[in-house]
Amino acid sequence: MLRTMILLVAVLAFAGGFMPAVAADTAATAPGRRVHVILVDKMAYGPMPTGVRAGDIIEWANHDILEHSATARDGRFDVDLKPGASAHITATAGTLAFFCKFHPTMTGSVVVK
Ligand SMILES: [Cu+2]
Repeated sequence: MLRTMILLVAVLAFAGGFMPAVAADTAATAPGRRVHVILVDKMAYGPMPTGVRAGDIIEWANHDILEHSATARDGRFDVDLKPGASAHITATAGTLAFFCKFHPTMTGSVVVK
């Protein structure tokens, strides 16, 4: 029971710490705009989201113990991701090719319509 409560508190603390970052961005809560989360873990970006439209939010959530980045090949964005941190951009149309500037073998690409 105590264990369950500790877990519940931990989950709530995580959600509480996480949600204001998204809620603070009014674009994320605007109707029709979706948030696409790319998990970053074990030196890799998770599955790339599909169906992304210009104006949607693309968020990287770093669950790794190392610092990473999501750095656009064409220079349109460069977000640093400390361990446990999240960061987001507003998607613009085109193919968003990105890599980690700390570990250049980490790459990803999202098509935005
Ligand atoms: Cu990295």
